[in-house]
Amino acid sequence: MSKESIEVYKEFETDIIPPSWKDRIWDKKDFKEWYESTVKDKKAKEEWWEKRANEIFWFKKWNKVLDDSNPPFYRWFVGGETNLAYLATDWQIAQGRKNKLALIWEGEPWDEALQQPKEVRKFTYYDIHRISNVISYALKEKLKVKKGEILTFYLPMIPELPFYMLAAQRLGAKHSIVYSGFSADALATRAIDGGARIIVTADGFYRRGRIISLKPIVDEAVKICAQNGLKIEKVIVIKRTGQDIPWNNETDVWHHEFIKDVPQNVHILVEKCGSEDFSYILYTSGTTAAPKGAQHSIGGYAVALYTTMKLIFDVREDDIYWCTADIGWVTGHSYIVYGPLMAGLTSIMYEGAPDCPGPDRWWNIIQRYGVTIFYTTPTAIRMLMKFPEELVRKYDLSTVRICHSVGEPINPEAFKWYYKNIGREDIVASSTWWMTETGQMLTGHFPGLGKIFPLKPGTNGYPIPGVTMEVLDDDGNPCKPGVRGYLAITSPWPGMLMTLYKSPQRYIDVYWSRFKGKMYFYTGDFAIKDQDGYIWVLGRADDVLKVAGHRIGTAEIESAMIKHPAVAESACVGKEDPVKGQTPFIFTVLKQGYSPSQELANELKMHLRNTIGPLVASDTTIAFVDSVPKTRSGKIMRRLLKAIIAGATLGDVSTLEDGVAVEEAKKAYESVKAALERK
Ligand code: 6R9
Repeated sequence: MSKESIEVYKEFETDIIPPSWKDRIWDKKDFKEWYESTVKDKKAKEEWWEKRANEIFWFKKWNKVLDDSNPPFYRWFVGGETNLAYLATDWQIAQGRKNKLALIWEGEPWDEALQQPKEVRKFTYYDIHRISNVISYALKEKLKVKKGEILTFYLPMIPELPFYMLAAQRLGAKHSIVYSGFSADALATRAIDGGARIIVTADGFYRRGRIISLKPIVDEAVKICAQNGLKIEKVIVIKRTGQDIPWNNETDVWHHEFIKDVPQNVHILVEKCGSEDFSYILYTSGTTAAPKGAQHSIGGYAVALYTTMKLIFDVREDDIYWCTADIGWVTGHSYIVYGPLMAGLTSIMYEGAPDCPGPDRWWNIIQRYGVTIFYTTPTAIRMLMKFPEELVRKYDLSTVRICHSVGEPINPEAFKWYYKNIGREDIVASSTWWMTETGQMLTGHFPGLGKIFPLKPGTNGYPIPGVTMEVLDDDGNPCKPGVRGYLAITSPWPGMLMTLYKSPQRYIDVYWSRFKGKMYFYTGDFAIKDQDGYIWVLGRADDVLKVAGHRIGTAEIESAMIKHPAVAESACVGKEDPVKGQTPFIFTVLKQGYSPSQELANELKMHLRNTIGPLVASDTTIAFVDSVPKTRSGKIMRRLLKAIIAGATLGDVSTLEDGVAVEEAKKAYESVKAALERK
């Protein structure tokens, strides 16, 4: 999104507080003062978070709210003891939610004759408690899973994924979830890094009416692990589709066989985990090829989720909540599983694609369950807004009272469409900014805040109370309002990652060393703070792409490309895409003996699919060039390449790259342009 988009929003600016924003829990007359008091100084900030921590359950309270004696290794609620599985089920039951529906799961296949989904599974808090205890028992007794072990899950959107997550947490074990759109290579790399002994997967799942296989990918990953000295002892397979799958008697066990003889009423004593112990690792992409294992805490993470569920989603007992993300990404970890369960909500979980059997499936789901809180992505909105508005109007969506988005900047058209068609130009809607590393939403518009900071659609709103963020220039000084800079988080927050798994130095280098002399967290995003203090996140400032909201590093793509025998070199940049936000555009130099052809381009895409996963392969463009333009110091001229595919002319590009002579840039432009035109 460009700076100009801010102008587009002018027409939206309003002093009106939408009616449904009034009278909320955080509404106070002296709101602004109160808001500012939560970030006034370190003491005030800690007091605010301590109050929030007091709202959740602890086996033992903390001795210290924040240990900042060894920055950037901040530790929250030190000495406290709790457990994410306990908070998600036992604590809910203790609060009277035993028979409340916690999860409504809907499979993708649609029954045309009955005009309803073929499968719906519903689970109360007690059901989830029971099932996750049974799984915990089997993991503990049969596979000797102990506190501290990391289990790898490669699962689609089926209820067993949250059940296994909770079963692991119950034992004080940790999970490392790999999104089911990743390849065997990617799964193996992550399993090896986490030292996995056990992988949990499914035979397959439904997507856009097709069955997608998972088990052969896991088998391949198990082989790669073995070649790298890691023996995967057990692969637990959940039967979702019933398709034929390859089977290995030595390692494989069906989930239903695994738990069959466990007494249904078994109760596993929950492990009292240290607040500053870790709950999971989730790998995310950065500017180098090796994925980074963001390691999250237990206590601080729990407080962060509970607080943001209340602040940003304004949860009430009778809400029907639906976050459309995949649990394989952080949004699903925090806001499909742990956050909503901890808040005692009834959530929807949907297996499949938004446009199956037709592009009104989501609106149908909202109507059928009376969804009140809806959380989705700009990519999905842009995809669905291509269809006639009547498709939405056909449905009664009036139950929705909050609709937020996440994952990428939301462009004006998409926001307008979302706000009008889903939000009835009335309800709370905003773009909540956060990252895998932050664990929790850090900005947004939320009920109550509207009193002093009226809705400014398209912005990322304000940092939540108790969080400090700035837009900084290269030297770490705040930019003037309206001037683009780097988004930084200037003090620790409870949901923050603790470190990068087994890579503490990398943690310091990547996130905490960007601004000399200042212990600020560098997000990697460009942003603007406007004259009213609203944050506009513009997109990544580094070489990370967001393809349909999925985070992927250009370095990962380039490193996969180079593994193909035909490729001498490649440079990947993001190409703007009207639906997916960005897609990979790969300038590729071939080795001698290979010549450009459509077949080779297709083969390279297939190669990407096999090495990274389907998530990058579908909309990738491969463009063959004779050379990739570089600066004299050997850096790829990425900005120039980006400008070329965006259609810039020679005049626009000559000053793009630092340290590049105008002539050099022009030459690079001409040669790349010529190569693209030959194509
Ligand atoms: C939660 C999630 C993080 C990156 C982040 C930024 C982009 C996320 C956004 C947004 C603009 C929003 N991003 N939310 N950009 N507005 N509301 O997406 O985590 O996958 O780690 O990606 O996504 O660029 O730095 P993750």
